[in-house]
Amino acid sequence: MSQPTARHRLDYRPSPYVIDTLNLTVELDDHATLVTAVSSVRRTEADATELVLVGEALELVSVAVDGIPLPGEACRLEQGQLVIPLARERAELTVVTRIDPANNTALEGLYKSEGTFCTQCEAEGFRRITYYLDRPDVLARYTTRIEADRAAYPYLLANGNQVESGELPDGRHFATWVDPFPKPSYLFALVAGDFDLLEDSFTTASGRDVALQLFVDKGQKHRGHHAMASLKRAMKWDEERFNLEYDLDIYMVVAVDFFNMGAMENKGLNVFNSKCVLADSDSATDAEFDRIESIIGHEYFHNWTGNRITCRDWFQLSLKEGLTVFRDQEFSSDLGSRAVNRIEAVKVIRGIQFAEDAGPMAHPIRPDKVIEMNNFYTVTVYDKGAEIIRMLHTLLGEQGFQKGMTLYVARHDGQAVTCDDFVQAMEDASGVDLALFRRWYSQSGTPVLTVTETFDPANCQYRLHFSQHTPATADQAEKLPLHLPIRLELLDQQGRTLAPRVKGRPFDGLFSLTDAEATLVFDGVTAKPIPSLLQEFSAPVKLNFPQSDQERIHLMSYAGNAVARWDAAQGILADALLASLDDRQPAMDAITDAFGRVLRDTELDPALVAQMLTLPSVATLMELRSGCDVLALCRARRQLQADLAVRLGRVMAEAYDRCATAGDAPHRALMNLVLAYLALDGDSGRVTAQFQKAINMTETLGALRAANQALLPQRTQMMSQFEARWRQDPLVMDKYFTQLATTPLAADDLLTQLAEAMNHSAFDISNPNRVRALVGAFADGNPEVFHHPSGVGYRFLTEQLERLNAINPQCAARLITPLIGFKHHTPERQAQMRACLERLMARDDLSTDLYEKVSKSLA
Ligand code: B3K
Ligand code: ZN
Repeated sequence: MSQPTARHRLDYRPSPYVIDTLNLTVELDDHATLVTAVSSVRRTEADATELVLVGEALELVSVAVDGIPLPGEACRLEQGQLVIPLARERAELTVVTRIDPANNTALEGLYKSEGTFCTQCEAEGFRRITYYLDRPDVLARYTTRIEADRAAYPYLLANGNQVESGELPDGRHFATWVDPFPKPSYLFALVAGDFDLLEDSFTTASGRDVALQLFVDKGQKHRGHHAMASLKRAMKWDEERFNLEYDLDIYMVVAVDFFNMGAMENKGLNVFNSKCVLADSDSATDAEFDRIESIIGHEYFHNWTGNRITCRDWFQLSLKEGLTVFRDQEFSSDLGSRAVNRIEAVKVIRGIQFAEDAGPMAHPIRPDKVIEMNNFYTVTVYDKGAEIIRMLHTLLGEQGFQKGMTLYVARHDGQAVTCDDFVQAMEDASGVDLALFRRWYSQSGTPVLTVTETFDPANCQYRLHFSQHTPATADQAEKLPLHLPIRLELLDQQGRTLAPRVKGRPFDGLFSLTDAEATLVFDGVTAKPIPSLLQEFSAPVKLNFPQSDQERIHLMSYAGNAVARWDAAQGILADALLASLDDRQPAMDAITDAFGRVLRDTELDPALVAQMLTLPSVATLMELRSGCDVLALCRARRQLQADLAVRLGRVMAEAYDRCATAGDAPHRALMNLVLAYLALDGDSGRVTAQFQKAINMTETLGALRAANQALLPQRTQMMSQFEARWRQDPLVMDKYFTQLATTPLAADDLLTQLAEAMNHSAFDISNPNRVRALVGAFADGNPEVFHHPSGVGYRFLTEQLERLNAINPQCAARLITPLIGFKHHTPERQAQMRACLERLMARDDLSTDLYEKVSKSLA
């Protein structure tokens, strides 16, 4: 096999031809769908002579230029490209291709999900439908005519508005859709199937009525109401906060069961993974309800940040993704708990993004070099991208930021632009100099911010010295200082916030570090304060500022900001846990008292208390202790959990009983968290009672998880009861599979359990949801067995990757993450993991998706 080649950001060239309109006719058939694509091509480079279209997995039927068929020898097919001689200004090009959707298990392009035809074109899936200028900077007006069997596919959907429909011979019918907005091919969508339809409407701020339609599997309509309500909330919120209104007369969302990601923002026709749409309280947890609201919001918000203004090239992906994640985070924060939403985002960065930056796939939020674009839909591009936008928001303030957005939209509506264009609009609108800030787009890696303090009582001065350093990453050796906005607060011994002066002016709580080092001098400070640094995680950095347990306990009680109080609690827990690896003694009595106070405080948001008492994830801890024995870390984590369970047992039981009567999501969050601790302390009574009396999935799953994690004797009985109840419901069975994969059993027993799960009638290796629920949950959520010294965990994952390599490369490439971070581990583990990667590398059928990750990690 020839080695896949990389593309570089700096090689971008505008296309020498563009396509202004595209007329597609898609005659649907399981194995022989015929696609006729009629494009109006316009030459934009005077001396261009050949139009080069890309295609993949296509059977070329015919090509015609201005209605005249081109003989086979007149055009060339070379390495997935169709080269057509075209030395003229304008032409009408007709390309006919045949495709096989039913055998498309990669779930890219046109494929069948159970009985439904659907498409996924981002990033480069449109080329699996027809030969085309499949790049985001070619914007065309699409007309789509779909033909299919009427009985099997009563609904025929595409982007835009339906303009025509009718009968055809042989029980077939057709529908024609016109999308008035020019769009890149990645936003094209087509769906054909039979559904239950949930309908509603939304009146925009300017008074236009928009029809809202949600298409779900037959019998699932009752699970669509939450998504529909979320959509209406999102539409209203975007008008109120961003002054952005929807632009078509119809907005459709289709839920499909086979889907590689969460959802896709196709213009006017979102396609969603059914897992990210369907929910009722019987079958979905509170967390899933929140996730659905945020994803529905995210895809809707793309209509402006992504669709109306799109990316010039795929290296600019964060232009739309970072910004849209920021927008969906703000949506969730405005509607729900801002603190809890922020905490969830911080956990993603510390637990997953920092690891990506430290591993072989490190890349800036605007990558420079890509082999397989699908590999760059990453936590770096999405979540760190959103952190960069959030820092801009911090620096410009809400008003300045919104001025920037308004200018960005006014300047670039209808265009395909770059990250630079976005920052330029922000700079021009606000007048804030962002020259240094731009470095966040080009530099990968996690800065380490080291802080030291000195107090000078004689002069009533308190100084904080900041220095930043970004360690080299796999992709970039040289690093430069970045613009770091640092939010901070000084507290006195009584827990009051100080109002010191800096250079004669009241300190406003925000300090911008723009050099490698700087000192901030506070005047009028009469006693040594306790600083709360990097409040709200105001920059995506690792903070190196050792504080004592006493100081952290102080912050945990008094910091003016809830995220800072949580952060202090997490610092205490992380330190207590790591102490046992170093044979240090954590101040357990003081820690127990502090957490006891938090648990008893009925004024606090219970969801926040649950976050405070959740131990940092193994991934987050590994970032603090790279190279340590991950199993020792897991043992320390379980030991601390058990200690806290014993020490806090009584107050936890009280908190549990208090929460159990409240009946709302924040109380359920705390109830489940506490139940998990109580189970570790052998309280099987509450676990059984919760399981039996549960009136929603949050309670059921909370009990099941507690029983499994504590290996309570009743867990097998509970698991079979759960399985019997939900056997026919694949989405709920995913929770069952996840429980099986994450049970803390001995390695042999767990592997037997996994093998049995894979033979379960509800399991299907070709469905990404099942694979993630079982194999993904195992690799990410069962570190004890995954990292077992025998290497069985690594080998199990590798076997599944080998199977998936042929079935669904994108799904395989997402699953490999825990294996490619091997350099973080002890030498013995590295050898085992490396052997697995080498085994993959030796295959001659390795997909480009896996090739890029495996080759980088072995380099
Ligand atoms: N834009 C899509 C993701 C496409 C992933 C392609 N491999 C969903 C989203 O971010 O909204
Ligand atoms: Zn997105």
